Parts: sequence; structure tokens; C-alpha cells
Amino acid sequence: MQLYYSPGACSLATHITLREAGLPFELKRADVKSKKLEDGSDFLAINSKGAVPALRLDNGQVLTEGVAIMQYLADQKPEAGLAPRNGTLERYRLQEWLNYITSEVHKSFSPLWNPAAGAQVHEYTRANLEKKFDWLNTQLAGKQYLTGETFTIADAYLFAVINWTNFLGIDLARWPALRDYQARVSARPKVQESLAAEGLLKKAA
Ligand SMILES: N[C@@H](CCC(=O)N[C@@H](CS)C(=O)NCC(=O)O)C(=O)O
Repeated sequence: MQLYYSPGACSLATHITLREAGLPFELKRADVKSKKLEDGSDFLAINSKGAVPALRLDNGQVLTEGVAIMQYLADQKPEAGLAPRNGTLERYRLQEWLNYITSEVHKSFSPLWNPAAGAQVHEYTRANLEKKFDWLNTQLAGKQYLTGETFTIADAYLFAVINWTNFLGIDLARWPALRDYQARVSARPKVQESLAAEGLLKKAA
């Protein structure tokens, strides 16, 4: 399998999922602005939506949309415990989280990446995100991971998007349960490997 990714983008969640599942894969870096791959070829020919993540399967098909890809991967390796079995209430609970993260958290960051959105939109966006963080902080209090004691693909996804606070100067200290959760997920060996492979670990001085 080949994962089309951009360093630090939401594709980090799929990258973490691949490593946590122990599945073999190759990384293919895409420039989401120019829509080019490293060899200069056209990323739009891989994913006509122009977005990462995209996963080329061994049968040549390309799967897009992070939430679909991560569930596909988790189901390839059920013994890794990254998603409860399909059809169980626990699986729908996981999907409840995945849908919340994708629609309420992930995309709520978007205007902050666009200088053209202007100060007023940025101010509104930050205030809106802060409300989401308030709620997430209550949900994470006393819990190891989103669905309880087990790390799942929802944690890979929330980690990848919350990680953006590092680049946007948003201090998670205001949300201690969320801050501690972020540190807990970050410390996982496969998460560290993924961050290193994407060049996201700070070099030791
Ligand atoms: N609906 C897609 C959205 C993915 C997405 O927003 N990817 C961003 C990076 S985090 C991207 O590639 N943006 C470039 C673009 O859409 O032009 C998914 O959930 O996988």
C-alpha cells in the first residue's frame, strides 16, 4: 500500500494507523498546494479532490477520506484493536467520535490556514475552536483515550488535528485533560515513529 500524505496534515492520522496496525506501506509525499508529487507528477491523477490522505491499495484502487481509510486499515488488522468489530454498538460509538472530529474539529481549523480569511474570521474561528476544546476537555477527564482505555483510530485522528495547535500558537494548558491526552498519545512509540518520518520532531539542541 502507498499512503499519499503531507507532513503534519490530517494524513498523519492515517500514517499513525498504518504503523499502529503494523501494516506494510510506503509513504508518498504530496504537495497539497501545487498538487504535485515529489517526482513532479500530478497528485490530482491519484486523488481528483486534491486532498491527502489517499491510500493506494495493493489491487491498484485508491481509497480517499481519512475516516474511511482508517476504518479500512483497522479492519485489515482486527487484532491490533484499533476499531471495535463492525456492527457492534462500540463501533458506532467510534464512528460517533470520527464524525465529530471530522466535521466539528478538523474542518473548524481551516480558516486559520488561510491568511485571506482575515482577522475577524480568525478571531471567530479561534473562539469556535475553544468551545470545542472546552467540551473535549470534559469528555477526556479521567480517561486514557476517547473511547476508554484502548487507543483507537479516533485517537490517531484527534491527535493529528490537535497537533495543529503547536503551529498556531494555541496553548492547550487551558484544557489540562486535553493537554495531558495529547502528551499521552504523542508518547506512543508508533506515534513518535510517524512524527519522525514526517520530519515533525524537534531536533535536540
Ligand atoms: N474530507 C477529506 C479532507 C482531507 C483534508 O482536508 N486534507 C487537507 C490536509 S489536512 C488537504 O489535503 N487540503 C488540500 C486541499 O484540499 O486542497 C478527509 O477527511 O480526508
